[in-house]
Amino acid sequence: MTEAARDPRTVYLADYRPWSHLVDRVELCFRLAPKGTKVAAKLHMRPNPAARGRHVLRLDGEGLRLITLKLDGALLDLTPDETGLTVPADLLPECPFLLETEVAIDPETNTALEGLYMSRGMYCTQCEAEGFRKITFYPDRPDVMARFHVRIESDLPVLLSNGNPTASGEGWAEWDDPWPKPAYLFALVAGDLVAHRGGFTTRSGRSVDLAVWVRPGDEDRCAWAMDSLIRSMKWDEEVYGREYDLDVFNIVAVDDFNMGAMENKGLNIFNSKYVLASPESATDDDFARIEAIIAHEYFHNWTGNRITCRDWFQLCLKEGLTVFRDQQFSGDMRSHAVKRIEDVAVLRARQFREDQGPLAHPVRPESFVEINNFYTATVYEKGAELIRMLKTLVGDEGYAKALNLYFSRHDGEAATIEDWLKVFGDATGRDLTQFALWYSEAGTPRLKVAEAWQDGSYTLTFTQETPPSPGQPVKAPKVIPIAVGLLNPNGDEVLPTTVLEMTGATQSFRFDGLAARPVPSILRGFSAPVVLERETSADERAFLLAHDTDLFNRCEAGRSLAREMLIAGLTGGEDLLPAWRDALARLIRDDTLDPAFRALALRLPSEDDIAQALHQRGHTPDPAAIHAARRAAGDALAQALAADLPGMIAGLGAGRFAPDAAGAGRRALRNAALALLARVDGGAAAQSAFAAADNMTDQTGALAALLDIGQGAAELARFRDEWGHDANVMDKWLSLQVALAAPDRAAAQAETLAADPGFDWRNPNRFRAVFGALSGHHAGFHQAGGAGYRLLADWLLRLDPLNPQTAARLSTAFETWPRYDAARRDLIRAELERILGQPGLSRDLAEMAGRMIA
Ligand code: 0A1
Ligand code: ZN
Repeated sequence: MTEAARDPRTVYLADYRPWSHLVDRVELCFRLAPKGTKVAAKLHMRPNPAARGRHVLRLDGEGLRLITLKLDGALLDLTPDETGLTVPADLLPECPFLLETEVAIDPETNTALEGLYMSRGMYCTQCEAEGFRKITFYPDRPDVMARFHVRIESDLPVLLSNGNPTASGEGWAEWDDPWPKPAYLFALVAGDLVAHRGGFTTRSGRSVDLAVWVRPGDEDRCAWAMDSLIRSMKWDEEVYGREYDLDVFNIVAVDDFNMGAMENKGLNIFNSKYVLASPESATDDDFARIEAIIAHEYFHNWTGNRITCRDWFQLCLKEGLTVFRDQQFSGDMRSHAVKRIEDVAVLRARQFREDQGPLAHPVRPESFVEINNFYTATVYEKGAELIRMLKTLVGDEGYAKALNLYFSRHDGEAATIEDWLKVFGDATGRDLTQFALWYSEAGTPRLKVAEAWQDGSYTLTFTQETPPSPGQPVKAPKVIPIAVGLLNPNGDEVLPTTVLEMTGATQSFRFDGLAARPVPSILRGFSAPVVLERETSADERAFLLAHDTDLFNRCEAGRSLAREMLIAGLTGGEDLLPAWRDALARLIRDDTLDPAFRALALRLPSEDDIAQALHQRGHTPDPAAIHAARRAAGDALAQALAADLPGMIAGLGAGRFAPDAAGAGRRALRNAALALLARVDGGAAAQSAFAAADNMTDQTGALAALLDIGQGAAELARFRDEWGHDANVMDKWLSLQVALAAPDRAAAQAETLAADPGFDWRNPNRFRAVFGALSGHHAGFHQAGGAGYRLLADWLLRLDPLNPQTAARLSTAFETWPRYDAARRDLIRAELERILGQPGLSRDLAEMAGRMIA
């Protein structure tokens, strides 16, 4: 890259340099007040030998009012600029010194929810990625690791920070964190909170006090979070040999939070939506998500906190690995096959979509303007897929060896992807040069398959190609682990799952000594994040749906059959509806199959998935036609199964609610059956199910079935009467009404709900409930005329000055514009230009809109 092409706001991986100094110890004192919180900081520092030479001292700081600045006790008269404070080199000693600052900040007016802010009377912090600079002057970068001591002064009863509590009194508390950490892991909470307490004894006998802190009244909905935490702690010891390392572990639920949760050392802060659960107020999906997020944040204690990232380009080092670990955990707690099917559905819906559009970027990007824009499906979900592939390639033992080496070699360090891959190389002797391409190249490889059969020999020939992505016109072949199995025509498996390692652009694999031409089951368990392009007959897909021993691929056969049926219908191809309908009806009636699996197999590809597939094949998706085709398929299946559904629903019914996988699977299938039945019985069964529901899964399941057929007004009113006091539950009420509105009503519905004076659009959960649902309503968002586009852009522009991070995240609704017809493309472009033209637009939203339009 030439100097001239460099954008001054852009940060480049290639520019990484170690920081000029080391911070040995930080002492912080907070005197909390809604306006004018005083933050006093003592930074014990010394020159960094790795930085060589004399340097200025540059501290990050944003929106801070500097009160005093002292160097080794002497006052310094320096004025900060907009982004920080520079102490000239000639003032700095070449030995250890103490820099003291005092600043004032206003948590009450911090609506961005980054730094120190207030949520319903409580103080809390969010420092990842670069929020600590809004609290005090500091080297706000992950490779500067220091020990923190924190004193909090406030009249509020509960005062929490990282590490262990050391002392407290009336109106104050002190905390000490013995583990060096980067500033992004700093946290502070002060509020009128109550604890749901628990305990854990580590395998070496350390006893840990656990607490989940919530607002009074919420304490009876914390048991699941606590239970999930204890299981996570045990699992990490058993599976990864990782033990917890402090005397306490605190989790706090906060109502105003931009993301899901945050892994601050010893003090995880959660979006309250991912903590609070009772059978009455939370669905099975909520329970599963809470379990997964509690585990994710806990697992960060080792993969993220003890070993952190050298710089933000290495974000996938902690996130990809930690997502992979939480996926393993959920699989162990529940069902591996079901979990894998669900994870791949999310990967395709979010990451494949991202990878095919203007926002595509490598798992390890090489530049960014605003790092908060890179907490993406690519870094997280594709990052996890890369770990999964590594494990497949080196085997379970190799993986365990590599991970042990990683923990012992890099504990206490800020590491890179090169360090990570070197550990695998050193532990297993594998050359991972080609594998590294997965980290540096964006785009989803397309894998084409050709077959040949001759004299008992069966040959599979694979060809890989990765389409261009922004800034990366040409891609090299990657190493792709392809798990395959072969079935006999009678359904017996003749080759159990075998991993083929593809490294070239085209590569053949031969299987000899077969009695009959086999049916291949390719990419079992989704062994690599690629798009498999294989022309197969509907019969063969139906055969695999009935016989594949790999449950993932069995479900995949049903999904691909449905996809081909819908695409054929939309592009004037063969009528595959009867073949799909009959194959699925057979599967659904098969009581020997896990209900959870049958519920998943019943799910039609989403409208967005169909649009993605059409675009990949060179068609222009028509959102209204996709919506109609998908509904018609659902109606046909409902009619075919009409006689079976009432019996199925009754057979799967009731019993006491427990948030376990088996119960969740039964409820999922029952609610799927109820939604189908509503298509043929006018909603009668769903109305009774709503009236009889004693848990949120069944209540929302029945409500959704009714809204889907344009009914449910009375049930909506009853739901609001029952849950109006609980904003997180009411988010379901908001989302469902938008998500299930008729396409031509979706934008108007979102507008009406958002206009309600009680609607707190400043809260990210509320905003997402309405506008996330609108952008997820494919036919509604892309309604001809552009009402959906305009409404979303209006609201993003309204949110941006207050909360740029959330506005930028939701702007990804527009990322799929290149797929559509010229009229829609023009409409979206006009909205993106309107956004970019807004005076004072945030760096966050400006970067996103700019990349989408480029
Ligand atoms: N590290 C957290 C996610 C997170 C990231 C950024 C945030 O603010 C910008 C907040 C949370 C995780 O992976 O769970
Ligand atoms: Zn994470």
